Amino acid sequence: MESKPLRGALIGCGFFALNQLRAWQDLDGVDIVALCDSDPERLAEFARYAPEAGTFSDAQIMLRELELDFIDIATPTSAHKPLVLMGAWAGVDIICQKPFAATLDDARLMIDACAEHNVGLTVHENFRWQAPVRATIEHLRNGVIGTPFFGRVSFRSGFDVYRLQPYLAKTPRFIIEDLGVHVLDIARALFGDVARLTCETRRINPVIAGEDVATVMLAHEQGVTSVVDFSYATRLANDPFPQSLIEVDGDRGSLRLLADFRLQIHDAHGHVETLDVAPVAPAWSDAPWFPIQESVLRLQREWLSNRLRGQASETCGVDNFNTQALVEAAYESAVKGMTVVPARL
Ligand code: NAD
Ligand code: 89V
Repeated sequence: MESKPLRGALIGCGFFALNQLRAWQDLDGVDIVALCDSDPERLAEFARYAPEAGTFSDAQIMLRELELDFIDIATPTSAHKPLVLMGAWAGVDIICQKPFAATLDDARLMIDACAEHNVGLTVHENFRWQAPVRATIEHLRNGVIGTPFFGRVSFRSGFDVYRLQPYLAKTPRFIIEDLGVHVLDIARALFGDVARLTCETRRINPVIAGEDVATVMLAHEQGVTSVVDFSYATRLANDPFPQSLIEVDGDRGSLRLLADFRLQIHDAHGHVETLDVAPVAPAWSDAPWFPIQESVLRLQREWLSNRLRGQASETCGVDNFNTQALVEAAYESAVKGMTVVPARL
């Protein structure tokens, strides 16, 4: 490990950024030396959690005044492009929240700017780092069920996401863009890139602006057919929020990631082994968010370890472009009622 901690700044000090700050505070090797938010009240409120950090309401001024190693952007998507470009021009590494870009053209522009200025770009795509999801990915990659041919990644909940994130009720593109981007990313982490995709959407909750249910069928390039389905309109006695449930069928067995963090490994002879793959909840986490909060810590730990070894993150800008392309293709498919070939970098 480098002797001096990396100097980071958190930009956007709202609801989710507190998880990122607390995860940084749990990691040796990083100091969050500055906080930046364009809303002075939010900034003052948030600064209570990192009293030693400098505070800025303008990222450009912060980048001019401070020597930083990286910025961690936790603003809404509309602010990502200007902030990522500022970071690239300032020569600092960048971590940026999902959804990364408003359009694929913006995503390309940001990726190119970071490459041109030799700046590391990571998208904070944390769902593939959730402990149960990661255990499923690793068992599949280790070949325990042979070659996969079918998969399902399912996130169905009636959890009131609008209470802490009221903007989700107002956006005309809701569940595919906000949550589907995570679940589609899990499908890519499991089964690889996608040749064709078909999607149907619904709006069940009448008071929101966008779609709150979507079902996507994907033909992956390496031969897996997967169904990725997600809903915020599903009423269940034991709501699994925020768990993604996974099924994978392979030619030598099957994996089933069930609710309550149980991973079943079925072999070809009718035997099943059940593993406990529950996340270890950080001290600062709270129910029901702890699987997500732990994944923030894992993603940031992974980023730090890669950064110290000079390696790109698994969810680098180019990788995330290919996930975001699935989001765009899903909306296009739902509107046109046809199968779509997603863009690819
Ligand atoms: P929020 O509205 O609570 O916070 C965003 C903050 O950014 C606000 O305080 C706002 O004033 C600030 N901001 C906006 N533009 C800015 C700018 N140019 N410079 C400085 N500050 C600026 O939103 P949130 O719920 O915290 O979501 C933020 C991002 O995190 C979104 O992209 C959202 O999709 C994402 N998110 C990710 C996860 C996850 O699990 N990865 C979960 C929730 C939210
Ligand atoms: O993870 C997220 O992006 C959140 C939520 C889980 C509510 O969809 O917005």
